[in-house]
Amino acid sequence: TLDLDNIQGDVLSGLPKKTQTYFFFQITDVKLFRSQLTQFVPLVKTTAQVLKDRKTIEDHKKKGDKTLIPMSSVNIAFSHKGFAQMGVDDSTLDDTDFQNGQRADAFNLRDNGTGGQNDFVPDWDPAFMQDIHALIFVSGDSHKSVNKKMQQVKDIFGVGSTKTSIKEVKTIVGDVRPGKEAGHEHFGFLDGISNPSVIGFDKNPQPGPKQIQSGALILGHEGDPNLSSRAPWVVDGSFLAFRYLFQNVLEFDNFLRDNPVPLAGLTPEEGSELLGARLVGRWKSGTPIDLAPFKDDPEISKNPHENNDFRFTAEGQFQKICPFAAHVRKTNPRADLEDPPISASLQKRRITRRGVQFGPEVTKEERKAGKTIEGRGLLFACYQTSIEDGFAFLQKSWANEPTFPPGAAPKIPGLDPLIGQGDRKLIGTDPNNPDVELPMPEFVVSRGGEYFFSPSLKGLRETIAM
Ligand code: N7H
Repeated sequence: TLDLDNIQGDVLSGLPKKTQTYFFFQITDVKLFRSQLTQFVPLVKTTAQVLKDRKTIEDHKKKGDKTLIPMSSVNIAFSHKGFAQMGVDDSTLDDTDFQNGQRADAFNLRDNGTGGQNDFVPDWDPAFMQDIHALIFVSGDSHKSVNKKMQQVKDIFGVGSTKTSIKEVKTIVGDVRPGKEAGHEHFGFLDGISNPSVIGFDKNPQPGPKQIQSGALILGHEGDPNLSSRAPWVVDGSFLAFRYLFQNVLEFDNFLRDNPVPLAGLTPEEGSELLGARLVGRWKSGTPIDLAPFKDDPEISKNPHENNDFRFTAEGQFQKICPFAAHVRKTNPRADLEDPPISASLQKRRITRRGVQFGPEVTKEERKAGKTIEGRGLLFACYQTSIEDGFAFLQKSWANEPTFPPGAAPKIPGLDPLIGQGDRKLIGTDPNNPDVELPMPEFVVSRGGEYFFSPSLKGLRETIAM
């Protein structure tokens, strides 16, 4: 069974949020930090508390009250450099990508930059070129609630006073988009629909991908690939991969406009909309194209019994319905790997995503210029029991790998059109001429990130704080 009082709230349930502040920092005075941490730990929101918060929000909504309840939640995670700085032995975390850190992985992730394997300098925000020891993030209903909580946290660590133990590296504020765009990322697509359903936690799973064992997400449980060797303090923790991803929204829109799918009966606008849906694998409404191939049916996205119930096995498949390279097919290939001839379990490749948008809405000036001027995108964050098997594998071996999924052979599907890095082209966008190759500019640009570990409450209290 899962100890919901011991697992940080973001991992299994996601902290409720309209806005979220990420505070990346270095630990400058280890002794002081570890003692101040004892005051901080009681603030950390657990899974049990998040479930309670969610019920409060639900009840409030049921009463027809549209105002938001003032609420905030804090979680914390450490990088390997952070554990090393504190002298905490994290060897049983046993994950090469985590140990090396994301900056050392940037070349393999194919982020932009200069130099080769051994002298690579990624083109990242300067903050992420520095060592980051830890991340504290605060979510809430409003900037007011979040800032208040953030100030409480900073006071504990003495930020701004002479008795501080930490040094800020970067603060990033993310916000759910306004009005009807709430829940949609900056390209306009509804996000957060398909996250793995966890055995023993999600009691009423909706039809969709197979449920995963809790150990695919939480260390020290059935399904954890290193179950037998974990030190007790890492049990109930989870790895958190963070990526600072900028989105070129105007360029994405221009690309759709210039390359409408030439399907008979569609206006150019409808052809452009279809191209967008075929790049993602879902319409902007969230409806999977596997269930509504050539025309959106927004009702499907609203129905949780339907909106994730597809496997890329619809009749006439082989790219007619959904390109092999479509973002949701590349990152969760479902039947492409689960069914014969491959028949693999996808369990260790499932990640739980918790992102939030950052940056302003597209401005009038940008619309007029037809190009991106302001920085905006996704603060991508996902949990898994292994960075190597999870996020890093999906990015390197699936999204960036033109031959994936292998069932497409001898055809070469190409790159994930959103996040694929390398020789950016794909096939399959035109249902009637699926071999036509479409080269693409870069729509998503990585400007940094780090690999973290989100410890349990017990791990924080008994091993890290002192
Ligand atoms: Fe993706 N997007 O808005 O187009 N993603 N993603 N992602 N993504 C998904 O099913 C998006 C990124 C996954 O189970 C949806 O919830 C954007 C990275 C996975 O069917 C949409 C960015 C990685 C899934 C987007 C981005 C992933 C998924 C459909 C970057 C991992 C679930 C909504 C700016 C390496 C697949 C949904 C499944 C879904 C978008 C990044 C992975 C709309 C804009 C870096 C596993």
